Amino acid sequence: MADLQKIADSVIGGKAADVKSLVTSAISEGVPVEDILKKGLIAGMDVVGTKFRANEFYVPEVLIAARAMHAGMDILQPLLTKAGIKPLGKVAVGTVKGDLHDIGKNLVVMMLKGGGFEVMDLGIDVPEEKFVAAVKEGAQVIGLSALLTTTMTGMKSIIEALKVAGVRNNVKVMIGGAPITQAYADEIGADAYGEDAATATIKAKELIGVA
Ligand code: B1M
Repeated sequence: MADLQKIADSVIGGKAADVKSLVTSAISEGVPVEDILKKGLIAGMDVVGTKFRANEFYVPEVLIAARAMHAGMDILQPLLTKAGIKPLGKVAVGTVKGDLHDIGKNLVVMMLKGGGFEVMDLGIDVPEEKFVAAVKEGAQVIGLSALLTTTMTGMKSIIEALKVAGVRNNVKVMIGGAPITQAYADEIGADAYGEDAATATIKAKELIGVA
């Protein structure tokens, strides 16, 4: 029988080729795709997140692990869709208007995907209207990233734009980035502050009640 722990270990070790072959063998052995996803790929990324928060892993290790997780997801995705297995929820993430920093935002996107979310990556320099549109397209959480003290103020404008569009009550807003603090999140009326990419995944689960 396929060893799901080996899949998780290969994700943690960033071994994309091993993840690919282990996932392929698990499928051919008839292991349910949901088990491969949850007990293999997601379990591995959970450990990566824990190590990242404990400063045992740094950005390069997380990126390599996420790449390995994606190698497995590429094989699993069509089967998950066919089996009708739904993601935990839908999150739209972007770096706010005027801000071109995307390394942290990309990490957040990868960890959310690794945590089982469907993620709309809105990119960088994202205007308010795009966040509003994402909510209308079903995003339950929007994630705002900012790295500049000059652009972080745009987060408040996005929350205002959600109110003006009449969708603020349909969505949770999570913010993060180097200059962001819990105090700032409270000040602008965001629902959560993600200190790092791993915490962002935990908070997103809490926000939509799947923690
Ligand atoms: Co820029 N830059 N930069 N830069 N840059 C900083 C942010 C800066 C602190 C450097 C400095 O002066 N010491 C400074 C900001 C100062 C300030 O505002 N107080 C700065 C500046 C001034 C600028 C320019 C204005 C420089 C210039 O042109 N004069 C310019 C602005 C361009 C623009 O955005 N309009 C600029 C440009 C650039 C580059 C393009 C060269 C490049 C970005 C490349 C890219 O992203 N593709 C760059 C870089 C790389 C940096 C530093 C060196 C590194 C940022 C980074 O990627 N960190 C940065 C200095 C520093 O931080 N040491 C700096 C790694 C990343 C993993 O961390 O993004 O914090 P971070 O993400 C973390 C958490 O914050 C959190 O999770 C991530 C992982 O744990 N997180 C979230 C992030 N988003 C989240 C969202 C969440 C939850 C958690 O929920 C949704």
